[in-house]
Amino acid sequence: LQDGDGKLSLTTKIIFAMLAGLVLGVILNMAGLETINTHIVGGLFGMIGRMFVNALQMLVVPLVFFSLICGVAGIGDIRILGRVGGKSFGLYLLTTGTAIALAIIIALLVGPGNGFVMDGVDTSGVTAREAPSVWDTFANIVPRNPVAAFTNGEMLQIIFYTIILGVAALMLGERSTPFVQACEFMNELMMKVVQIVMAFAPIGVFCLITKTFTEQGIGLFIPVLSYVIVLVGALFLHLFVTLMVYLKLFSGLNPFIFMKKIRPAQIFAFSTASSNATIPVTLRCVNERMGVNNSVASFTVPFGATINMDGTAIMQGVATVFLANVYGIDLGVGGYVTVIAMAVLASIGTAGVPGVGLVMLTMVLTQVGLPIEGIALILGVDRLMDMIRTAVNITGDAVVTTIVAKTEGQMDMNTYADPTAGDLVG
Ligand code: DAS
Repeated sequence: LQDGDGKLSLTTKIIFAMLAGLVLGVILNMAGLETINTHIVGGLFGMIGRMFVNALQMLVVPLVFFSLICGVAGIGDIRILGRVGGKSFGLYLLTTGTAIALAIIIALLVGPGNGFVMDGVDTSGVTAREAPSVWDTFANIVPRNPVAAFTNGEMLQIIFYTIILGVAALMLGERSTPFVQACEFMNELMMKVVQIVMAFAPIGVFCLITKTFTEQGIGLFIPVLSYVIVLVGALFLHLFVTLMVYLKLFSGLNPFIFMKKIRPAQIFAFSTASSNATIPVTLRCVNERMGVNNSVASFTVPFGATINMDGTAIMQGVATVFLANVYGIDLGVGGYVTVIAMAVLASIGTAGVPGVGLVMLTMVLTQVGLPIEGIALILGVDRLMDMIRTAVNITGDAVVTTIVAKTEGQMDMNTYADPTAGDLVG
């Protein structure tokens, strides 16, 4: 519950803010004090909550651009890009695509949020924007005007253009060093800005949750619980089944040994809710405990922390289905294919810091025309969900790293088999 210096951790503050907002909102809903509910809660709290959601959205474009440029340009040698980059990128897409597809199927089967349509919110005006056809979605990935893409926050186009820029920087070799170093600094700067915004999360969560529960009452709590149960179920399925099947299938390695050796990194990822912060621990786990050669790990781990977010993609899939149900909107097959494409590409652009999955969720919801205000329903539980999905994210990074190293002959199998190798924390 406390940080190293004994103060309440951000996670604890957010959970307390959520609980306080829930209790206050339910009381105000029952008390029905019109003046307070309308002007204080609806007005002031609504304004603060909207400011916080706007601040999350404010981060998306610069965070994706600088994080992705570093991930691609950081590859270093263009020849490495071809083989190790291509293999790891393909595996990252496969694991993330499997994760989000299974998450949406599970969510559609279970139906979290079904039967609870947000009363008081006029859902008739919230019809999902006509989702563009899948062909248009992919054709539009190439921006006619990159500046317009950045101005309008067209994330698919921004991700595409940024990857091209990163490859061009690699092709320029040494000459692009100043540019890459500047991007690395800007990436660090953006991580700091994320930290500043997340510092306001308790206030933002308190206001959003109070407003939501004042308007909706206790009845809202049930479907949020269904969201949490479906999300955690999908995350565990991916962590203990899907990823382990891929590990065994593509590398032949023993999944039980892998799960024991990666545990310290999972504990750190759960505690920090940040893939980026966990990179040093993930690297030590795959290097010293599993015997992966650093020539592979030094690229695939940071690359994965930048572009591979299986847990985040799962959250975006489940959250989209949940909000479509709560708002009574049928996205249709085209809509869910768009969600899968967006969530995979959003997770490519998501940098590994706390809460950015939520920032990307606003992008996925906008793309399929769902109201982003719905985020208020899941914001309160998101920090806890973020901790679990971050542990899934880094496990996915380590699985792909191990598969690439094993298939490239860059792995010491004696170390992998040695139960005491590189003991970090239990
Ligand atoms: N916390 C992010 C990470 O570091 C993921 C997320 O926010 O979904 O992986």
